[in-house]
Amino acid sequence: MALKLEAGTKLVAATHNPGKVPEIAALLDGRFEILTAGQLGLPEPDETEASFVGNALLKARHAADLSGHIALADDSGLSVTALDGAPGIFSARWAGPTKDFALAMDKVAERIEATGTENYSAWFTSALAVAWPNGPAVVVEGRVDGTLVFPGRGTRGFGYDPIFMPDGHDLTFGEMEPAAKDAMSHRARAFAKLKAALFD
Ligand code: ITT
Repeated sequence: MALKLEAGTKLVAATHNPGKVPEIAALLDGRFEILTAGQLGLPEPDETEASFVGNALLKARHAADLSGHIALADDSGLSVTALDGAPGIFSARWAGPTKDFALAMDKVAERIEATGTENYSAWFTSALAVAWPNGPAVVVEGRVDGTLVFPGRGTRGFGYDPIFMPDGHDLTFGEMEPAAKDAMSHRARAFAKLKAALFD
């Protein structure tokens, strides 16, 4: 039997990042009953895998098996061409234990300046995994390319959004309306693949 997600299903959004929850809810378009890992008191697993896909699967599997509900997890991050793809899967960890993204963005600026490059290209990746409790899982990946701008601009979104300007646009993700980001982001592109695979 093909794996499908029926409308109205209870779905655990397996994230502890409050910035991701509204984006996930908007991208799912009211189709499911969303429970969050926070609401269910689920612990945050250690992200021990070496790829976005591996960590997304790990988080979805963990939340599904613990909660008994189908779970959806996002593992995402910013990759900088001149830094050989860093911070990549370490994007959250560059912000330190206090999740200070001003610090993380300064660190990106310093590291790029230290290379002496003029190449400020970067991309965001989102791996989305859906796992059934003690059952199968599906994972997809989306990417959006852009350029980094310093100092960052805008107060919308979360994480590295103020310094990321997607190709073909002159606003950063931090300046855009949420719906504009949701129309083109790495997460939106991964969601489009997930919908094609799992929705009727
Ligand atoms: P969960 O694992 O609980 O979902 P997390 O914040 O630890 O939360 P990740 O390990 O996937 O999530 O880390 C993703 C990092 O990449 C995080 O620091 C984000 O700020 C950054 N990031 C991912 N998507 C982003 C986006 O759309 N805009 C800005 N920054 C983003």
